[in-house]
This record gives sequence, structure tokens and C-alpha cells, in this order.
Amino acid sequence: MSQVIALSALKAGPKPASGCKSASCGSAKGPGDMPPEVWARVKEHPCYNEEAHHYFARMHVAVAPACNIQCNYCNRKYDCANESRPGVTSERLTPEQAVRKVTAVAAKMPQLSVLGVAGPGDALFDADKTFETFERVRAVLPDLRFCLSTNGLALPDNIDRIVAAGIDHVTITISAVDPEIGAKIYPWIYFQGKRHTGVEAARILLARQIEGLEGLVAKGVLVKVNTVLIPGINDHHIKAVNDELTKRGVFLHNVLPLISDPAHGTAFGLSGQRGPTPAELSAVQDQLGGSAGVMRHCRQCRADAVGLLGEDLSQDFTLDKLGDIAVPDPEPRRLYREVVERERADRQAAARSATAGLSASSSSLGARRVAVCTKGGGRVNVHFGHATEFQIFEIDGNGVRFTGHRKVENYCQGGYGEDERMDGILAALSGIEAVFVSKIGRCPKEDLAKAGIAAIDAYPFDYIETAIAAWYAELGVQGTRLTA
Ligand code: CLF
Ligand code: SF4
Repeated sequence: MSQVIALSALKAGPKPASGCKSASCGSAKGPGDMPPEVWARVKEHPCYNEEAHHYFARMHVAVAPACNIQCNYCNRKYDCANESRPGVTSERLTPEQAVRKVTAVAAKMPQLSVLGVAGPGDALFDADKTFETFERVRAVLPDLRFCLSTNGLALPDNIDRIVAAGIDHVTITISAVDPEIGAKIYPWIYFQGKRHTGVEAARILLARQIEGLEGLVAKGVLVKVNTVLIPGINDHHIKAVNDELTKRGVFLHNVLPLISDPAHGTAFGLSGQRGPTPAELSAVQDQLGGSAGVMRHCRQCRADAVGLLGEDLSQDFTLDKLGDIAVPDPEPRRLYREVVERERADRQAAARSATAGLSASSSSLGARRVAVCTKGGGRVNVHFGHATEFQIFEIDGNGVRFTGHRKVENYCQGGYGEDERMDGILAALSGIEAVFVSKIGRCPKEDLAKAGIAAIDAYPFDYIETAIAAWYAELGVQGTRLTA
């Protein structure tokens, strides 16, 4: 449990925020981009609001083992404690066990704001278990927000129950709007007591997805759509999907890269279907517009994920480790939210101030892409050797924008660095100019320098945006000196 972030983690670390109150804005939508009542519903949801994912945690309870369709990228038999991808879970829960687990996590993690049901099968195939879980949790932890994720086949039949259960965030996975393309992704579905295959199966599924989507939007539920990007199958089709979604009032569109590994035993993995490169994913995300926001911070969670999005603590909360369950106390979560409100306001003010000074440097510097080691709180607060992911930001004269993340195996292994891992890290940092760290050793710093990547350790515990902006401004000053 040592990784659970305490309330104090949000406060500034050993070094106070930089004197540079320059830069930043975020690519994610904020309170100025939506009605106040919508902002109130998303500001603490780590998936629906990019900024929130620095502060708030979600947890999934794996109460939905069965599925009514087959996707070519799914094999729920495979499990690994270190594997993070949808459909994977270490244990399946009854609704009663799920309540014990949620109560235990809430007691230890004041950051917990959202409970989700996201498999390992479909949350609505055996919907009674899903709804019973939410109902039981509502009785003991009424301040949590509820979220579920579904393939959409059973969605039209469950709209009223979703609304009645107070589930105001629903994700539907829609990877095609053309049945011919859908048939290459879904080999079969099980619908109204019958198995359907091929284009007919895809036609039924896609129609039900759109029907369910429209039903939810009509009831005011915030709908997010996940689209799995599969090169050669639907990569040319994502814009068409996005157009259909924006027409129908989808709040957020999340394009995820296909995870395809023969070891997972999925149809795509075994047939050699590759996933997209980070550059291909970014290029597709960059094409998308319209009223639906584009999500770029998804971590493709396990069905039993616990914690901040980039830091899965599911193995700390297996049933055998729960111990005695205390009566839930909402006070730590209330206090935590207060702290976060203040912290966000401070960070946003610092970011605005930082942005104000950027345009002077930007004409000569253009856009720059950097990586940040962070464990939340919106700060540069992770040692290079401990980083299991890098958050990627871009800076130019308009501000600092989050553009995605890249997972790695951490460099430091019990006090020494692992050269082989550095190769993987350098590959993950392709196209990145600088890495912001709270600390870094001499050897990895030199390795990075040889690869043309600067390790920036001058801003430990600063806000990410102010640190990046200060570095960018300094680059501009250096450039001016060189040309003077
Ligand atoms: Fe879970 Fe999904 Fe709700 Fe989030 S995950 S049900 S909306 S609480 Fe989030 Fe995980 Fe990506 Fe899903 S990072 S896989 S988008
Ligand atoms: Fe797997 Fe989800 Fe597809 Fe069902 S809908 S086959 S659980 S990925």
C-alpha cells in the first residue's frame, strides 16, 4: 500500500513551485468550455477530464465475467498481474465482495472518486450483477460517481436502469459504423437467444450501439465512446465514426491503440495483426474535431484496476488483502477534494501566468515535445529510474498541452540501472527533446544525452506547466545569446 498517495502528496514537495509563473494551458476541456452542471460532473472524473486524472482515482470491480459478443482483440482467459489491458482481471467478484473491496479502497485512498464496472466481460450482459453492485455501493458510499463500460449490444434494454441507478457516465466501444468493417472486428454476437456471425452480426451490433448511445444522450447521461484503432481495418474509418458520434452529442471520443500480442491468444494477436505506432495514433487523434472532446490520456485499464490512471494498485487490494472493513467515512474524501480545488486553482493561475510570456520565445523555437515523470498532482515528482510511464507534453507560443503518455519498464532495479531497459526507454522517447525528472543519476543522464535527449532536473516538484515553460523560455534566452 506504500504507493497510495496521501493527502499530503498534493502539497508542494521539498522545493516550492518555481518562481517562473509562466506558462500553460491544457488541451483538455475545462470549466470555460461547458455548462457549470456538466463541469461539476466531470471535474473529478479521471477519464472524462484530463486535468482530473492528475488528482483523482477510479476503481473497477470485476463483477461482469460473461460477454455477449466476441471481439478479435479480446481473450479473457489470459491474466497476468502486470498486464494492463481491458478484459484482464485477477479475480472475479460477487456484488457483495465488490462492496467490501470498494469500501476498503475508499478507506485507504481519499483520491477515489469513481467506481466503474468494465468487465472483464460486458457490464450489461448479466446486468443484474452490475446494477446490484452499484445499488449496494450507493448505500454506503453515496459520494462516489458511477461509470460503466459496455459493447452496447444490451444497452438499449438498460437505459432506464442506468439512469435510475445514478450512473451518469457510460462508455460504449464503437470501432466502426460500417457493418462491412465491423465484421472484420466482431466474428460473432449472441443476441435474443441466437448466435449471429459476419456482416449480419456487425449490422445488429452497430445499430444497437447507436440506438443505445442516442437513448443515453437523450436522458442526459455523459457518453464516452472508445474506438479501437486497428491499422488496415478501421484506421481510414475513424473520422467517419467521429462524425457520427459528434452528430449525436457524444461527450468524449477515445481512440485506443489495438493491443496485439500473440502471447495473449487473441484472434488478432495470432493472425499477426499489428497495433498502431504512437505516431499513427496521434495522427488519427489529430484529425478528429467536432463537439466531442478527444481523450488522449487513457491507460487501457484492467477490469480490476485501482488507483490513479497511470498507477495501478489492483494487486494491493485483492480479496485476501482487504482485512477488516471499517465503516466508510466520507470526511477524508471531502477534505481531499477541498485541497484539490485549491491546488487546481493555484496550478491554473501559475499556468496562465507562464503562458503569457511564451509567445516572445516561440517565433524562434516553434513547437517542442517533452516527457515528464509524474505520479500525480500535476507536478514533476518522479525520479527517472522509477518512471513506468512518461507523460508527453507539447509547448509552443500558445501554451503547454498534454498529448499522451508512453509506458516503459522502469530503469532502476533495486539500486542499479538496467542497460537493457534503457534501450526500451530510448525507443519510447523517440521524438522527445527533453525529459523532466525530480532526480536522475549520472549514467542515465549521459545515456539520454548521447541520444540527444536532455534530462531536466532543475524543477523538482514544480507544476508541470511552469517547469516546461521555464525551460522553454530559457531555450529562447540561450538562442538569443547565441545569435547576438
Ligand atoms: Fe473505468 Fe472507463 Fe469509467 Fe474510466 S476507465 S469505466 S471511463 S472509470 Fe478510463 Fe481506463 Fe481508459 Fe477506460 S483510462 S480504459 S477510458
Ligand atoms: Fe472482450 Fe469486451 Fe469485446 Fe466482450 S466486448 S469480447 S469482453 S473486449
